[in-house]
Amino acid sequence: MNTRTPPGQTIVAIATPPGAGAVGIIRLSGPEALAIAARLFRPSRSTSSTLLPPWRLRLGHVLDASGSVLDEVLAVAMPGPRSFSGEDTVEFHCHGSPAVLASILDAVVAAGARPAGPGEFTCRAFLNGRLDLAQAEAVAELVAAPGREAARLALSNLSGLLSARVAALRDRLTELRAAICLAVDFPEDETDGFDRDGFLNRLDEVMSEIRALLAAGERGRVAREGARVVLAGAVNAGKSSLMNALLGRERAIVTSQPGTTRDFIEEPLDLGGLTVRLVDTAGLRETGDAVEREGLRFSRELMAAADLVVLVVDGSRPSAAGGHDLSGFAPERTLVALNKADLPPAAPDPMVRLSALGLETLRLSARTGQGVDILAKRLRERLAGTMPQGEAAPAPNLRQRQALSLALAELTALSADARAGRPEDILGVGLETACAQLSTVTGEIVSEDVLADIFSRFCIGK
Ligand SMILES: Nc1nc2c(ncn2[C@@H]2O[C@H](COP(=O)(O)OP(=O)(O)OP(=O)(O)O)[C@@H](O)[C@H]2O)c(=O)[nH]1
Ligand SMILES: [Mg+2]
Repeated sequence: MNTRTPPGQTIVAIATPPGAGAVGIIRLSGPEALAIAARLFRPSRSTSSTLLPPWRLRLGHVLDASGSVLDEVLAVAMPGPRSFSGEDTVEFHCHGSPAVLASILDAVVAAGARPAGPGEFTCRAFLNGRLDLAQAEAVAELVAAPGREAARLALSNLSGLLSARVAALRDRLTELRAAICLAVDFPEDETDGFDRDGFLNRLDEVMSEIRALLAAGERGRVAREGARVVLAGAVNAGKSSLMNALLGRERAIVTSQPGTTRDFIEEPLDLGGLTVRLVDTAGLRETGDAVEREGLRFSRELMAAADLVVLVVDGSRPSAAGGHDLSGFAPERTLVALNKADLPPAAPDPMVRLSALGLETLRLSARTGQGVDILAKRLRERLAGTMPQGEAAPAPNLRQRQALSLALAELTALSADARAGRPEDILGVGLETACAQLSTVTGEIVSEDVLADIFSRFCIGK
């Protein structure tokens, strides 16, 4: 998309999702927004001298150029710069009929506006200084949030928490830069000479703050993208049955034949606001079958990449827990589902060996559903521990983490240089580079390409 829209262009889009709904919103932004709206809108009662008094909803009709009524609407004008985009903005709140919305969109375009590209309203908000880049990205993240936790994080970034933290770090680097400049310009000034130890200490503080932000970002990934929970275990243990029980519908094929699942199946599962990606895998066993072997390779890779592995064990089979090597299942990343609790337990009870290994083990029955709710609750609790806690931990996204990592790498090199006694002016250059990296997070410095890439991922009308 064109991120540098020539001034003078007024854009329009349907801001609500496609399809029928109670209300559909047409949004106009740009210098002509009010004039175009005036051409199309007829208020039901003309109580005010202005057609669209600012920030007041007015009932009326939208007409096309020939004067035929397209819909009865509520219209609101939001003059710039106090609007989302920072420009004059008008919204028509129409009946949510795709046909009506399409005809109003056509009428607005005929009256002089241009259809908006993806994210163009937010891009204008950024270019007009209403939002910085991290906040603009948070708008898209909020819209796309898969669950409440992801929405909470996006909202905290939208409020500017991350931007403020990054700006504070940049300020501290700027102060260090000033101290260096002073030392370079007035080397003979003994009293205000360059305090190398003090410099290194302050640099260390900034670096550990960046590391903390990076760690919070990694935890934020779980909330944003959904933690990956992998159901693993021996063939016939009941992994697919448990997948269906957790989802509350028959998604995976279940049979009494060992080796039923050959490919993996991934489905989103909402655990009380926390969205996870639940993955059913091919059961673990030695096999000569090439397809099954390939499935097993997937299983192992999925287990390695999982945020949490649910090891499904058939509690009614004597050899169940002893059937495979449990050394790969670290207690902090594993929850054992001792399945088939509706059948008489095997002797000796597999629970004993599993608990002795320090593995949290829950008895349940995927067939009757007994204990499945407790598993869901524990999954949520265990995964919540891997996520950012409280408002004080803003979670940078992938792009922002890359910028932070580059800044950290620069500062690491700089710190080594300072320790090695390199001259101050060289240190100054490194500080400038790190500052520039931090500036790309909030977008003070950012290339057209990066902007275009970010906003192209938005929806139209946002
Ligand atoms: N009695 C009882 N049977 C169960 C339970 N869970 C699963 N089963 C049965 O165990 C058999 C295997 O179940 P699946 O869910 O297909 O097992 P799986 O682990 O996905 O097996 P593979 O895909 O072959 O690795 C089926 O006959 C299920 O009906 C349970 O809680 N109780
Ligand atoms: Mg299966």
